[in-house]
Amino acid sequence: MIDPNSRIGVVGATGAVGTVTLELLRARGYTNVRAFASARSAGKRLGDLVVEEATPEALSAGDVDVFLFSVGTGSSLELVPHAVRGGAVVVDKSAAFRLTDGIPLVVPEVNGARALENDGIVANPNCCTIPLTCVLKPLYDEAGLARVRVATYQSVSGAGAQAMDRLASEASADHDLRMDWDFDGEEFDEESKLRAETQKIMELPDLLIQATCVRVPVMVGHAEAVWIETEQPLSAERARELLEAAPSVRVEEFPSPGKAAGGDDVLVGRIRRDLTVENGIALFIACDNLRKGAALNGIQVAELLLAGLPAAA
Ligand code: 2RA
Repeated sequence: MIDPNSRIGVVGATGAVGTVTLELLRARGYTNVRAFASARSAGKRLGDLVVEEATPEALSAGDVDVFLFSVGTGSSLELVPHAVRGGAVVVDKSAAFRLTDGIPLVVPEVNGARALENDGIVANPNCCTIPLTCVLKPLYDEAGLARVRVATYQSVSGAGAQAMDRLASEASADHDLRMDWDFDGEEFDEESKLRAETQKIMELPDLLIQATCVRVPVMVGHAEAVWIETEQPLSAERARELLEAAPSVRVEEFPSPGKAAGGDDVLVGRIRRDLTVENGIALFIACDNLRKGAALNGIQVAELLLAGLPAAA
């Protein structure tokens, strides 16, 4: 049983994910929550919370059990060690620590037990990796995985609050696809993250996985078209049964960002045979990238950690 008085700090509280994190913590009944952000937002009111500046001193003061960080990779690299030094466990939503050996990268429904194997930091995966692994896990357990191909349709909220403001003020005739990630000459880092994080979470370092990531002019909700090749034969009917029974997954004939937004489930549908390979399944996923793709997954990880911590004094 988790103590609702657990001391939780949300760092990056004014951003797109931080805002949803505070909303979800409130809805789950947490009463001892503090909001931290950069000097620019310090003093701002968020409901009944006043934003505190996320200084090394404030974060290392030793009066918080779990910090939920939703800041950029550079800020996480700088600030997370101070929070850990103060004795808190950090759930970090940036890419700073996701692929670091010894730091667990956790989706509770897939590898939740790994969260407790931490030295102060648990990393929260990318917003496309989380729903993908929730869907792959039950299929892998049944039939193994030989190969995964993914095309993403990622919403603008994944790029942050400023990008959301830009979309809101843009004329609809100007909407376009974007590819707004770092490009190494061959792949966007979003594509290589999706591969490496999926391999780490699934503990399948040799899993073949290829992604094409695209940003679409949708405010909230990431979607993914996925082609899965299993090692053993797996019918579409059996895949559907497995997904119907999978935690946090809801089978929905035609998933869309609009249907996923504001909800906690990973929606999966269009489950059918992939006729191009022998053991192939094609399906379509949609998920609220700010909730299960980020804030909610982080809170679920925090709850695994809190269940293993002594109750706050
Ligand atoms: C995106 N993966 O949607 C990111 C979210 N930070 O671009």
